[in-house]
Amino acid sequence: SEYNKIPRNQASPGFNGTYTNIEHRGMILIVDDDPIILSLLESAFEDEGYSVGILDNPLEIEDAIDKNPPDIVLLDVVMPEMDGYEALKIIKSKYQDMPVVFITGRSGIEDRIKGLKADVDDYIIKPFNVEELVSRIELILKRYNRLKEKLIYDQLTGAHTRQYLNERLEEEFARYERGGRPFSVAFLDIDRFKDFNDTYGHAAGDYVLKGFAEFILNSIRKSDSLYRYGGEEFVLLMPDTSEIQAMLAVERIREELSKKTFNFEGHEFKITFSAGVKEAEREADDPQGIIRQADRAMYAAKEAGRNRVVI
Ligand code: GH3
Ligand code: MG
Ligand code: MG
Ligand code: MG
Repeated sequence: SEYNKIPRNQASPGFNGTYTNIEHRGMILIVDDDPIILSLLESAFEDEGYSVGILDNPLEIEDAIDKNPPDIVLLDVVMPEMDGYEALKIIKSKYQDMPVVFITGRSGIEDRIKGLKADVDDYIIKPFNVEELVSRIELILKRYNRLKEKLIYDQLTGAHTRQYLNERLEEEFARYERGGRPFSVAFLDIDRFKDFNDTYGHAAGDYVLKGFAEFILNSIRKSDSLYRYGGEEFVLLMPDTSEIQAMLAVERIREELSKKTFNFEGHEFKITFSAGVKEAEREADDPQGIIRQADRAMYAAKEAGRNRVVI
């Protein structure tokens, strides 16, 4: 298959934070001082379509994860440079939600209980059956992905969550401060939506909210992303976009939306929104400040009569 043509990573110091097999089902970082375990697990997971990083020195874990965060870490317990519990602490101090599994020869009951009480997702004893181990890891990843999806996507509208916006904003802002291209945010608030609910009911309101998000998702660039900030409030994050470009894009969406009719249970509805647009300013801003300013501009749009975009 495709990924087998890519040369496999050697055990560190060769590991450089990049993984083989980019079209992957997930990234797995394996940390063990035993090169036989490393290559056994590496090929087992690569054969299943995962991309795999291997590391024989736990002192390099933090660096490796920072460079390219994996979806799960398989961690040996007994290693000469640093034991697995120490390594676990380092991972969790920075990546609280990253799944970690111990794989260890320490099979005594006390060790097993100690392991399960640590913040790990499984405690697997060597020697292990490779197929069973792969299945256990797949189960953990499946559960974790389900959870992640709930944290990242708003269940009603399919837009991203506010929590995820905070994460993405931090990243976008950090990238920008390092000298990256400017980005803009737009704060969108549906006009008179309380009246809409009061008149047509919450089911119609929910339907329109969903349709609104869908409409916007279909109108934006692939690199743009939409977040549900609150009830009928949405934020658009537009990387590599100046304030003027962002304003024009949102203005275009506003015009197109005004032509759209929503149909629900035999009724036809039209909705409008007001928006504020703001470009990030290096040094003058912080991630939350950009949102506050876009929100303020949105309020100015409301004051000026709604159904408009203000910068
Ligand atoms: P404005 O033009 O000033 O924004 O007026 P508005 O009525 O849209 O603003 P306000 O913030 O007073 O009300 C927002 C309303 O949005 C309140 C609530 O009825 C509605 N809303 C918020 N979340 C939901 C939701 O999940 N489903 C439905 N159906 N309605 C929601
Ligand atoms: Mg070991
Ligand atoms: Mg509102
Ligand atoms: Mg509103």
